[in-house]
Amino acid sequence: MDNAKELRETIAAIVAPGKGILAADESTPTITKRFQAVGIESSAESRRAYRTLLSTAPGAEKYLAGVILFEETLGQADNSGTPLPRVLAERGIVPGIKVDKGTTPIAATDGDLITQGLDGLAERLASYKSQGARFTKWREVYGITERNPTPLGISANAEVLARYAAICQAQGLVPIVEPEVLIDGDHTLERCHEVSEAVLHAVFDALHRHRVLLEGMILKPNMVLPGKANPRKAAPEEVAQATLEVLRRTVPAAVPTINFLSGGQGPEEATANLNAMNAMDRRAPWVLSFSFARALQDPVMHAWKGDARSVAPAQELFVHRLRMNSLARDGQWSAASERER
Ligand code: 5MM
Repeated sequence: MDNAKELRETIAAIVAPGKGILAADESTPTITKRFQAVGIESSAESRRAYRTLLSTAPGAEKYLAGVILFEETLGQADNSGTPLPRVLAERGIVPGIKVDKGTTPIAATDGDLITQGLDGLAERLASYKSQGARFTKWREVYGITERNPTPLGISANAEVLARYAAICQAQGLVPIVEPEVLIDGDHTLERCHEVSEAVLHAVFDALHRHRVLLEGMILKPNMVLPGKANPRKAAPEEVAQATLEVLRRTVPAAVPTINFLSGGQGPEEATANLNAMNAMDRRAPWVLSFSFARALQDPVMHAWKGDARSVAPAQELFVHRLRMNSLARDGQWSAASERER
């Protein structure tokens, strides 16, 4: 592939020891919902101030390999007027960009969704790259019910993810491929295992057919968990065992890194589950790291609340969460680590 060298250079930065990815790519409706939950008004300025807080947190560069931005943020600047992608790049943090345009129902599937945004994608990518983005992200979502996801939903979503990944690689941008099996519902861990395995199997079949360079991509999957409304909770070792089993069955060893989404887990829960995977399988063929949004940002947003006087304590909480997940990435985290400040 023509762009293999460029893709491998970006991957080398992303897999740096002890580091992971921050997902700060909430679309405007999503960040507005998150802000409203803690009483912050959502405006272009409050979103800029918040994403500046994240991008400039002192010490974050030790644990952050990359940040996924939303299109609006790619064009915003910090308080001194420096574009945020440049602020990140100057700190050795690779800027990335969410390029999907959200979901819509698939007809005749009784509830499955598919993600839009392939039309004109190559042209948008050229513009994002000129603004500093070096990697991209696209999410497909799969809700679990007795009937969903359907075989049609699984194959259609896989096809779209593979087309997206191939278009990005042709532009020299590393694609994050994010198939998210949702935590919503009362399903069992076993059902999530079954669905996640079918989804990842279809995704990697499609990536192969579309000639996506596996060494030049990042996988961002869900962890295998029981549904949020299921009263039976799973211990980190159970989550780790089930997730690793699914990944070993479906993800080729050529994929350099798997950066999990947090998907509605609490901050410590996501850290504990990531840690259990790395503690359990020190010889996994891929890096097992993080690309969390809520599990990194929830405490930060609560501490900041839109108040300029709270920027420093909010940044400290952010760096603490990053450090905890950096330990988990190496299987070195414990509940006691949370108290070491
Ligand atoms: C699953 O969502 C992604 C990871 O976030 P969590 O760790 O909180 O699960 C996240 O990157 C998501 O794709 C973005 O927030 C964009 O979401 P929307 O809904 O705005 O497309």
